[in-house]
Amino acid sequence: MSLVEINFDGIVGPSHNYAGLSLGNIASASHKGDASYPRAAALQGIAKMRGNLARLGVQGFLLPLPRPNVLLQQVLAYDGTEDAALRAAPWSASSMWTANAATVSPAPDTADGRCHLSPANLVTMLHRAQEWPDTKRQLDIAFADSRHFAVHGPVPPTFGDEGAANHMRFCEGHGAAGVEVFVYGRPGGRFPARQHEQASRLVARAHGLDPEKCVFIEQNPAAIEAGAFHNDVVSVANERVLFTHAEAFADQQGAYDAIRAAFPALEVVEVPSSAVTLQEAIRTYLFNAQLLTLPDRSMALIVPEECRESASVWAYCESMMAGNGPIRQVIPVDVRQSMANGGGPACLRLRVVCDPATVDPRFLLDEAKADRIEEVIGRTWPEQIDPADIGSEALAAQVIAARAALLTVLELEELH
Ligand code: SUG
Repeated sequence: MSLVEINFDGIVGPSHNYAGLSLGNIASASHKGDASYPRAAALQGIAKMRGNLARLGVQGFLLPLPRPNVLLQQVLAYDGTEDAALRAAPWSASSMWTANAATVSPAPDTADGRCHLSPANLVTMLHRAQEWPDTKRQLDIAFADSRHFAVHGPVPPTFGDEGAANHMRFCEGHGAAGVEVFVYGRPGGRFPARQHEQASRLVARAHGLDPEKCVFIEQNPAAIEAGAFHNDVVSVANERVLFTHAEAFADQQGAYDAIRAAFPALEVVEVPSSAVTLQEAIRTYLFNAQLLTLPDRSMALIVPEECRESASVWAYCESMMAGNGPIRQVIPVDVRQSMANGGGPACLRLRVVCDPATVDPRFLLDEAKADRIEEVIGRTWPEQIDPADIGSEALAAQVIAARAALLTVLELEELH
């Protein structure tokens, strides 16, 4: 059995919009009320997937969730008099950011030798807290083979869990045993600390991880204040490498020491504040990148286009590529529609280390399937959504029909 890392990207749903729902997420707040372009957003996501499929030879996806969420509308006593934020929550396409779908512990790390997945409860934000039951439904299908996978229920409230966005894994190769690092926030600041320490510890226990191979680290409260609402806005890990901003953790050196104690081969690529300020890192999402091991074993960093447009960030990237560190290539991709809601290339994917043959093939991409998905998006996804459209019956009908068309093409009608 060959274990590889598969990126499961979230297909951007037809109700993608800018309602400014995420307190502490600067992009979401600053684009509140803008018109959105769901068709362009979804096509940007497919183009990113195609690039990684070509680079890695394997790519997965998860589907948009049913929107508007009628159950949530009922719970909210939706009658047309509610405020705009409450009206928008059941329409959110936020499941596109599959880094928040679940925390994943690959088989080599767990006591029973299966890959464990825990859907994130996302309780801090109403529009995200509605995701997990429908996310779990997909995980139960995609990873139904219980010889290889265990899909858990979510962490109970009130412990906030935001999934893989606050989880990093260090290993010599993806198929080898790893050290799992959980990054949590301490509440009490201006913005919510969305990942709670007790949620991280609960997930580690539920997954049967060896306590010697787990590290729990506090996020820098100043980073949360500056808009790093998830750790993956300021750090990303792959195999032996931690690519991080110098102000990511509450105790930066202590964090490196703690990881190194469990994983001595750790290689840190730290970007100093003098090269890229914390604010510029958060604005450009330099760290919300996919750090990939290519078939020749070199590493490439897939960053948002915004990084190339920033003088300081791009100067850093060019000097990094000219040096002899582990990251040899920096490749910009256009995910601007997602970026405007605070979701970069890393937010859009959930990493699962497994044998592709054990995954339901309907969730795996190939070029022909990408063509079919693009055709459905081009034909059925709304071109534009204005904030005033949210709540309209006509838009609801279009969004429901668009998702249904995609399920049909992918032969996943059981998700209706
Ligand atoms: O949870 N944005 C998402 C972005 C998630 C990014 N994910 C990671 N960093 N892994 C969030 O804040 C904006 C929705 C709105 O404003 O309508 C939003 O939910």
